[in-house]
Amino acid sequence: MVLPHSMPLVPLPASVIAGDGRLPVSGSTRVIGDSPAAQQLIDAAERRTGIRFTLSPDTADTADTTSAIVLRVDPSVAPEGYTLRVTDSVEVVGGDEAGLFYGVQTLLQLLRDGDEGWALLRAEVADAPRFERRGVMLDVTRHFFDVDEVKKFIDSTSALKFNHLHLHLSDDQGWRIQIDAWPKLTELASSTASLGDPGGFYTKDDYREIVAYAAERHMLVIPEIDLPGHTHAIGVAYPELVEDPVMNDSLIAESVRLDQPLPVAGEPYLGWGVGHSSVRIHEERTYEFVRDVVRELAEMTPGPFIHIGGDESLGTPQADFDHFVERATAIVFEEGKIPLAWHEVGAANDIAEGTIGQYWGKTTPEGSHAAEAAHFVERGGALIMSTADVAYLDMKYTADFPLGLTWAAIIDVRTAYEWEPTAVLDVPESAILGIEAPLWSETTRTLSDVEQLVFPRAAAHAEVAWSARSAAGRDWESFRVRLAGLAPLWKAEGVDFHPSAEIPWSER
Ligand code: TNX
Repeated sequence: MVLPHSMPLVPLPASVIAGDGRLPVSGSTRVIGDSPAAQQLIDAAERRTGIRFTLSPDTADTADTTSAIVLRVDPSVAPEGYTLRVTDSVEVVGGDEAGLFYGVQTLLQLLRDGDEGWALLRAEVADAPRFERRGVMLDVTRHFFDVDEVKKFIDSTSALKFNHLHLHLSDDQGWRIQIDAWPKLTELASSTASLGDPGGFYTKDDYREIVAYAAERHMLVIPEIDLPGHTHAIGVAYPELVEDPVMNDSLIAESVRLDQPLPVAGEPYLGWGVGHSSVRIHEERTYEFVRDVVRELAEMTPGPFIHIGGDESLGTPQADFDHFVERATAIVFEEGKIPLAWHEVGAANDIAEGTIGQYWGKTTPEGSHAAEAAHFVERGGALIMSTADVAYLDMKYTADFPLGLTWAAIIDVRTAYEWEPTAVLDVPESAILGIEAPLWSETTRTLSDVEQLVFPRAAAHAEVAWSARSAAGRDWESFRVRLAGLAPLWKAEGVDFHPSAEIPWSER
């Protein structure tokens, strides 16, 4: 038997038995199935190999399945799980459509070029995820990424079995989503981005297109409006909603170090200092604004979550902050959704029960971070782990890497791989829903820049989120060899991954 790590599969499946040799594929290879995953398999295989398999949507057409790829759903398999068998024919059985989609992603990793042409590695796989929550975040505020770029990001992350896409839609540098009740947000506060780069925004149709595209790839979109801080752009559109900028020492020092301007009330802010902005906590108009925005987001978001931010509100006095987040979390529930918030929101006693927290402190929690995170659990909520010194995709790989920041850590691929989401906080394991790896976009001016930071580290986080700790091969030495096999897939899809020297990259 061949060891699992010789199979180029990431994230590692729950069980893999490698078979002998390969099953050749060609244009006469039939894909039998009526699921959207059948078409997705045919299209992806063609992009990779130039070979177009033949679709046979007639699921009764199983008389002769020699060399055929049969795709079907069987609810006796776990949700999001699948079984896959490549012998002289191929069968992929999903527990549901998501499971079938994930089985197809695994099958595409078994598809390899060789001396005798394209073939599938023979194997038997049984698989299901460890965590229900496997997220990535894209910050479209510091730099804006258009609909096609977001779609490409969805393609490349859903292929790693990520199932949530958190879009950070508002920040000091720009407002990125059409809100009918407050039209000046996009009219006046969307055209700029960090470093003076052009901004942009999503119309409601754009946003719905992203949501639908993500859903076809089994990803749920979570929209975030960051409040009560990170709100300078709101004041560019509606000055009456925000306070004047509050300077703090680190903001001033950073502005000098980076040669970036300080924020000026009512003017677009192009630097990336934080902690200077706050909405007006004691004006009822602020809560009308929050409710309108949440309602319009809820209307166009089929998923159950709306993220209200809550990080780094250094310009908001603590009592005001607490009052604001208690009201804002309640508003989200009143509008029919479940609030998500960065861990600082757990400082407030009476956050709405069931609010989900997102921990972005370090693997050794500092200050009040752990207590704030634990408070979500005390209030009947749960936690998502975005542990900054391991899971932040915007940290540099090495000190001299041209993109990214360093405030949390320098994160090489191995560091991104070797962390355990349940070992950071003192809360019951069942309170950890899973993980989210965020890409903040201060330094990434293009999608290619984003991809350099995200790949290959997102593959490490995919495995942390998906693969059982006990699965054979769930360790760095196996991972780095398996990860090497993703290079040809990323090249075929035009994903501009960072060819880190830690990985013995494969050519085919
Ligand atoms: C902290 S993490 C932030 C963001 C920055 C990021 C840069 C968090 C909730 N807030 O505003 O973009 O650091 O790494």
